[in-house]
Amino acid sequence: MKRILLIDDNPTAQEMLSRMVPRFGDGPWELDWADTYDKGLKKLTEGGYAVCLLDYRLDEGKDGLALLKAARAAGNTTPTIFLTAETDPALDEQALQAGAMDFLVKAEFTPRMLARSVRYARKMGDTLEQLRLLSIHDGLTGLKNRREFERLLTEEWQRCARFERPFALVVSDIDFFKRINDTYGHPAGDAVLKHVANLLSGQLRTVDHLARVGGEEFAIIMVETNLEDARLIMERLLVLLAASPCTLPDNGGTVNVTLSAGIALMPDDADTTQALFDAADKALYTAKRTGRNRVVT
Ligand code: GH3
Ligand code: MG
Ligand code: MG
Ligand code: MG
Repeated sequence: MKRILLIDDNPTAQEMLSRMVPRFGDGPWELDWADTYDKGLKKLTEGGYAVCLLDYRLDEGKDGLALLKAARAAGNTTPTIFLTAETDPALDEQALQAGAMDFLVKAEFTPRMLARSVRYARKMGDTLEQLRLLSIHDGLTGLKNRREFERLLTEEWQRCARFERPFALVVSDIDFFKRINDTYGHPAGDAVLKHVANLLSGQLRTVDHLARVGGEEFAIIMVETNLEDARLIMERLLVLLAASPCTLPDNGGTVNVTLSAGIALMPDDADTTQALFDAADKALYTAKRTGRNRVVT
């Protein structure tokens, strides 16, 4: 069942749409209705809708443009079509700028036009979502990529500064990875990267952020975690990794893999995200220099 959310203060609009929506192709479709700004914003940001149809003038002088902007600011990406009695072309442009997929004037549209607009909005919404996912993930391991990690680090930093919550930043790097590539070939190196990525993501909490930030470098944000706990978690991971040889793609042979890690703590170790990264990197370098397969804080 695909759901459409109609946000409109006018019951007539709800009556009209509840006749049209069930007749859309590739259904079944269900229409949900919110008749105020607050209810509409709540439902939209809770999610689960294929498309949102949004009126311009809502209750208490509030409007659909402000609602869409608020929903987008909260991270909502539901494809949204304006459906309004307003005919001002400037509004049309503002709606598109705010991320609306289309702008239909109530007195002008036909059921067929609306159905087509909804179909297009869904298709475009799916495409944008695919692009968004591609842009934040690493293709080989499926982990978050460096750009997304940097965004998350800034976000976590701000949260931490506001609520005085510590978090640990871990930067880790596979030991002698070049040797694995040179000895067994590049596909084997890729298999090792996936092996390490799977092991790390299987062991961390879902609230933590794990990313591949370089060729054979993985970074982790451990939220609400102090330095000693972060160290224990990483030491446990290193022991597990050392005890879990990676199976190689071609001959089914195995190779032992180890990891070195450096950890820095926010807010103790730095006053910018870059400085925090540098502090963790420096600790990683010490781990490498003092024998590898170890954690340095
Ligand atoms: P160290 O213990 O000091 O970290 O040594 P290392 O050999 O791991 O480090 P080095 O930086 O010398 O080598 C990293 C290698 O990672 C070199 C590069 O070719 C390889 N690499 C980077 N990205 C990929 C990838 O996507 N796949 C494969 N197979 N190899 C990669
Ligand atoms: Mg209205
Ligand atoms: Mg390395
Ligand atoms: Mg490296």
